[in-house]
Amino acid sequence: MGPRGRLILIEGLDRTGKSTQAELLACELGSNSVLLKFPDRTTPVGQLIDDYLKNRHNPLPDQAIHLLFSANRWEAARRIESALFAGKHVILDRYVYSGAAYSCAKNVPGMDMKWCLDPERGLIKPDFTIFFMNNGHESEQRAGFGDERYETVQFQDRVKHTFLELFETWENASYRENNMRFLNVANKSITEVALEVKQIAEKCIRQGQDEILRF
Ligand code: ADP
Ligand code: FDM
Ligand code: MG
Repeated sequence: MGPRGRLILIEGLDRTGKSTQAELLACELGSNSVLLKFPDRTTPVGQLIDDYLKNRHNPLPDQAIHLLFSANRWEAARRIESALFAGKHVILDRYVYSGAAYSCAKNVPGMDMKWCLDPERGLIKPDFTIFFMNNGHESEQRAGFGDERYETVQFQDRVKHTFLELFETWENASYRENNMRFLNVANKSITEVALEVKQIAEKCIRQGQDEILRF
């Protein structure tokens, strides 16, 4: 059996270019890779999530939508594991960190970071996480901003702080040091960012380790 594939996550705030770059990376790696986007809106659970995001008046409680986002990852878990063991690289467009950061940023009593992370325990953890950041409010100028539920300037600010708190307080220092990169994409072209992402991914693939990490 050959080496297992790598699990590579592209995370970050809305409209920072995650989907664009996840697709480019999957293209670059070719047929030896699989691209998965979360939420995966194509499954029955994903359709409920899609309705929630598009309809500001959807009455689902915050706890329920949080657990649906998590269920949407669990329904893909076996697929991810099999692909990795079949030697394919799996590229993720958002994952567990988005799940915790967006829900926790709502400041709902009782939904603290631990509560938000608990349903994710046991999911495969990315071998590498690239986190896209930009300066201030660049995302709001990009096409489509404001179409969906969480896309307001105030909420995005809270999400940004919650992501940073999540990485600093809830992620271990060794993962932060060795398995993560914060990438400032401000004022960088799609091609420039793609080159950096490709270099990071290639390094991660070269340094491959057998052990699967878990949340
Ligand atoms: P995300 O998945 O993070 O929400 P997208 O990849 O959908 O972001 O990109 C949002 C918009 O910004 C799209 O219209 C995309 O073409 C554009 N875009 C992506 N990357 C860049 C970039 N580096 N410079 C300028 N525009 C970009
Ligand atoms: N989101 C995404 C969550 O709130 N929880 C999650 O677990 C995930 C994966 O859904 F506002 C939010 C983040 C964003 C929206 O947008 C999905 P995209 O454009 O499909 O990434
Ligand atoms: Mg996207």
